[in-house]
Amino acid sequence: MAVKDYLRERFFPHMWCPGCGHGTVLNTLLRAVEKVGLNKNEIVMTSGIGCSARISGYVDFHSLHTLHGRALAFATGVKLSKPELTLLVPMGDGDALAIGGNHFIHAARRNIDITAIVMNNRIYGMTGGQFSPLSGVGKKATTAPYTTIDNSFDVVALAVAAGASFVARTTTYHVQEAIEIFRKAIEHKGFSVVEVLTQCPTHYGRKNKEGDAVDMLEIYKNSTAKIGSKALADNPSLLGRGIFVDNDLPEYCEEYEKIIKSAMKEEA
Ligand SMILES: Cc1ncc(C[n+]2csc(CCOP(=O)(O)OP(=O)(O)O)c2C)c(N)n1
Ligand code: SF4
Repeated sequence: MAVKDYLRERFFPHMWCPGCGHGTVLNTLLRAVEKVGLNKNEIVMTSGIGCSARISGYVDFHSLHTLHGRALAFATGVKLSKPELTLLVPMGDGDALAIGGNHFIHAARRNIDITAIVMNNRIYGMTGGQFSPLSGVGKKATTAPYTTIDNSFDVVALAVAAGASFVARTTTYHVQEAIEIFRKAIEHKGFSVVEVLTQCPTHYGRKNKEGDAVDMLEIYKNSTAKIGSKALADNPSLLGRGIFVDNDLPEYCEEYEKIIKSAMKEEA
């Protein structure tokens, strides 16, 4: 199946601003789906609200565009009732980790076979540039005209601590790496988290004087390095990219099925 066959072309042109990184996430994700060789009827995408969440409108999978912060709750319901389907859940940093933070840690803890994609642009893009829990200290936003004082946290460290069995980070600059990471995350059995740094030139870039989309991609190129690389060892202030965790752990739907079987045996 060609990548374009996974798209709902009738919904184009898309609504993203020129230079937004979210289109690159869509592109790399679909190339990974193509590599895995999935039929579009085998895939369900659930999403919440946000520029990032609009991805679910552009893919010709089964799709549920749901409530802000609740995409993982809907995905959990779908996966439990139809475990044979592949669940993809794209979320913004606000959607996944502000309003949806509780659902995020509990989906990770259960190790349910879902691929969660955290599209981290460090801001609430859709609603006009309010700061998010991932903005970090000293950043400007419409809700922080004199800069933020809130600490952020590390998405990878949170996902690992919560029990996700596959955890990775990449960026919209590193497109080949992103395709490969998405492919492995989809093929992984268990809860997979892929954090993708994706630029919002309209709000985050403009407010924080990071320049245009190309300048922001340069920042991803220069401020990150592959885990295990000499560049990262020599300069620990760089942000690590790559696969941090890839563990084979009991998957939630399979464990649930075992409980059903043992309960039925006791009833008989
Ligand atoms: C319950 C609820 N609260 C608030 C909103 C308003 N809202 C819509 S999208 C959004 C944040 C979007 O930011 P993010 O999830 O980071 O995605 P982005 O738009 O940056 O891709 C907010 C606060 C909403 N739609 N529903
Ligand atoms: S506001 Fe930001 S995140 Fe939303 S489409 Fe525009 S560039 Fe992308």
